[in-house]
Order: sequence, then C-alpha cells, then structure tokens
Amino acid sequence: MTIKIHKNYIAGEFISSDHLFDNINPIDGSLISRVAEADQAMVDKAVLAAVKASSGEWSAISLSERCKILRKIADGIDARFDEFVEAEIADTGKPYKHASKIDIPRGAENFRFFSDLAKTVSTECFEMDTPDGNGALNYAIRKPMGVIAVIAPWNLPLLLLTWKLAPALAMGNCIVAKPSEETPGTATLLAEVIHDAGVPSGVFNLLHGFGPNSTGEYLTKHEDIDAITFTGESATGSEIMRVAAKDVKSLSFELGGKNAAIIFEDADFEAAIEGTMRSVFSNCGQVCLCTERVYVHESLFEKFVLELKKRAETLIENWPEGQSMNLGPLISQEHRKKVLDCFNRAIDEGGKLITGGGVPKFSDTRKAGSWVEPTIFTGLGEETSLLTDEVFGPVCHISPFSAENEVIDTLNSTKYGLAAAIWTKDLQRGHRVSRQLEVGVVWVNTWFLRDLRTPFGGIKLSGIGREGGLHSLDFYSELTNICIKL
Ligand code: NAD
Ligand code: 6OD
Repeated sequence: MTIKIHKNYIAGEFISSDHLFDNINPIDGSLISRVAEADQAMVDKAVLAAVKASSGEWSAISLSERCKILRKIADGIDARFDEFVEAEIADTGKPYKHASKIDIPRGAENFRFFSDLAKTVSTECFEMDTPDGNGALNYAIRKPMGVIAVIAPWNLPLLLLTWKLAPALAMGNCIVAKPSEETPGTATLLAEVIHDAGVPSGVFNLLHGFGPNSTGEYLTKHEDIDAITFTGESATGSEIMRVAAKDVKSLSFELGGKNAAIIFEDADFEAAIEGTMRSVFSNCGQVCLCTERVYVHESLFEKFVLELKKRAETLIENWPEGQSMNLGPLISQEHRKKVLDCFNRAIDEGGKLITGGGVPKFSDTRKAGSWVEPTIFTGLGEETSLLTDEVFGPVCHISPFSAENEVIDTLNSTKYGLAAAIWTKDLQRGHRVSRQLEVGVVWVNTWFLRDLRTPFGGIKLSGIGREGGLHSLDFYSELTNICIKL
C-alpha cells in the first residue's frame, strides 16, 4: 500500500521536502501518512511568495470579488465533505458525529460568515469643528496588514485554522499557515480547495512541521511576517511573544484554560448533568473551553457526583466510524503520558478517584492507541496541581461549595481566564455572577453555544485580544484615519 505524503503548498505549488515525518493514528497507533517538514529555505520561499502577493492582486481585487472566492472555498469544503471528515477522524480519532457535525461544517461556515460580515462592515466617521468654522471630516479605512502567520493546534484542526484564515483573507491579507504536526490532513485538503477556488498564487501558503527549531519557529521569527495569530498552549504563546518582540509584530493569542462550572442549588439538575458531561468529556476533554473544575452546591454534591460518575461510565470508547462512539482517544502517546501523569499526581496529592484514572482495556488493535478512561476526582484542595494546571483530557475535579461569593472567589483564583459555565434557574443570579467572573466567555445554562459575531478569547494566561465578528476584522486590518479639512 502506498502511503500518502502531505506536501507543503507554496506559491501555488504542492512541494515535498527532504525530511518526512510520520503521522500516527491515535486510535490504534497505525501510520496514516507521512508529512513533508518545511525547512528554513521553504519558510523563506513561502513568506517571499506571500510578500509578493500582498503587493499584488489580492488586496487590489474588490472586496466583493474576494468574498465570492471565500464562499467558493466554503462550497469546495462542502463538495469534499466526506474526505474532510475522514481526514479529521484519521488524524484525531474523534467520533464521526463530532467531525461531521462540528469540525467540518464549522470549517466551511467560517468562510461564509466572514465573507458576509466583511461585505457589510462599516468604519467610523467623525465631523469635527475647526476655528475657521469650516470643519473637518475624519473617516477611517481598513487596509490589509500584509503577511500573516497563522499557527494552529490539533484539537479542532480545520475549525480553528479557518477561524483565523477566513477573516484574514477577507481583509486582503496574504497568509503563511502552519497546522499542528499532529493534524496535517484537513489543512492539506484545504490548500487543494483554496487552489481550486482560484485564490491567486502566493496569497495562501501552507507549511507543515513542528514548533521549536522547526517550521513554527522559523515562521514566527521571520522579519517579513507582519502579524502572528496563534492558538495553542500558553507556554508556546509566551515563547512566540518573546520571539516576536524584536520586530514588534501584532499578536492575537487564544491560549490554554482551567475552566470551571458552577452548579447552584436551584439548577435544573438534568440540564446541569447533561451540560457538564458535554463540557468535561467532549472531544475527550481536548477543547480549550472544556470544564476541568466543577463546583457543586453542597446540597447537591453527593447526588451530582454519583450521577456524573454513572454517566461517565456509560461513555463508549469505540472505533470512530460508527454512531456509537462518543469518547475518542487523546491525540498522541506523548499527550497520554502527560494526562496519566496528571492523574497519578492527583492521587499522590490525596485526591479521591471516583471513576477512571487509567487506560481502558481492549482486545483489538486499539491497545496501541492513545486512550484513557473518563476520569473524575473529588477531595483535592485548590492549591493542588489538578486544580491549578491545564490537563486537556477527559477529567474533572468536583468540589462542594456553600456560598455564592465564596465560589466566585475560588473560581477567579487561577492564572487562566478563558471560559466558565453557570447552571441556575435564577437569571438574576446568572447575570450577577457572570459579570464577576474573570474570564472571556461565560455560558449560563449551556456550554459551547457559539454565535460567531460575539467576542471570543481569554484573559490572564488564556490569551491576548478577541476573535469573532468585528473583533477578527479589526485584528486582521490596519485602520487608517483620513482627516480632510473642509
Ligand atoms: P501547542 O502550543 O503545543 O502547539 C500549537 C501550534 O504551535 C502547533 O502548530 C505547534 O507546532 C506550534 N508551535 C509549538 N511551539 C512553537 C514555537 N516555539 N514557535 C512557533 N510555533 C510553535 O498547542 P497544542 O498542543 O497543539 O494545543 C493544545 C493547547 O491549545 C491547549 O493548551 C489548549 O488549551 C490550547 N487551545 C486554546 C484555544 C483557545 O481558543 N483559547 C483553542 C484550542 C486550543
Ligand atoms: O468556536 C470557536 O470559534 C472557537 N474558537 C473555539 C475554540 C475552541 C478551543 O478548543
């Protein structure tokens, strides 16, 4: 059987490289494909192609033409929907339902949404008085920033790549993008779709490779990159920020989280359980918004822990193609080791293991995959590592609380600030508590319900800036004010 090679896409051509690395299926450890790592020379070539294209046709063609092309890209994803789903599942092992209902449709929707938004967005205009009485008129225009490096993670590969690409392209920028080394599949398919949609050569370039001492580092260090938009770990963000400081590049960062859910005594119990199951275990806990800290009012604590345990134990770690699987593997053996170390540390620190904590037993080739059991702990103090550090796996710790102000303080006492979920039937409380939480996104009686127009991002170690709707268009364009004396 011939093994597929994922190539780089530079200046309109698909190019391999001297160094190929393996792309491993986390379901069973099998080899899916080989990936062409882009070296320094290829990074230079891609950036040069983008620089040339940015002074050429892309920013010069009309906005409505650009938006038509974005919609063509969305249609191109739809036309190859099954291939995209298959590639996303192969790279991540996630359930068919997740890839076909969330990852791929959102990947296409990001292009349609930003195409529509870019066509309707206005800029500011201010009339001002002047001493001669004639006044002046100020108006702002949006210009492209130039060449943008887009660096994406592996957890929602197509969704998070296109979430950045679509607004950046809509605003007339040229792109050099790097998907995660773990998930090259849908990014390569996207390059084919972009090519076929008629995007001029050099406007979009795709490079495969790793981070440090590899493609990611060469790209973020490149002096002809004007802005970096990055989603990934907080520590990586910090390193990219250090490297980007020299040229004072613009940065947009979506980073890690240690998100909490609060279940108040007046919550709809079934809705809170169902929502917490989703927020803890979706995508095997590998969504930046996933809940890892659950605070339950003391009057419900025992009942909640028992019910969550019961439901967690019914999760099905099957092969992804069927409808039955609802919990996939972790992305890699390396990540599994990190997650299992977190479980073991929690036990060493005195945590009470309610369920899981280990590796599921399989009698087929899944034995070689990166699986862990859905896991719940109780009994740990706020200073322990399971309560302070992001795990990014299918695990939560449940703590009881008695008073609203106490749980708000506890929830805020973390170095992260991405998302929170509150479960209560009292909407006054919903409003009151939400505004006191030090996070970028609060959900009340739901989780991961997304309106793409809303600001999305985190505070503290969880990120810099906001994406979504106008916030994305603002980041991906340079506003220039023009002041005309009348
Ligand atoms: P990661 O930081 O390891 O890697 C992300 C990307 O950065 C990859 O493409 C990687 O190759 C690249 N990279 C790594 N080091 C680099 C360097 N020094 N220079 C340039 N590029 C480099 O993150 P991950 O493991 O892929 O993703 C999981 C993390 O992402 C979790 O912490 C999760 O919370 C976070 N995340 C955050 C959001 C959000 O919206 N806030 C969304 C998804 C994931
Ligand atoms: O829904 C989105 O737009 C988004 N950026 C989700 C991020 C999820 C993190 O894993």
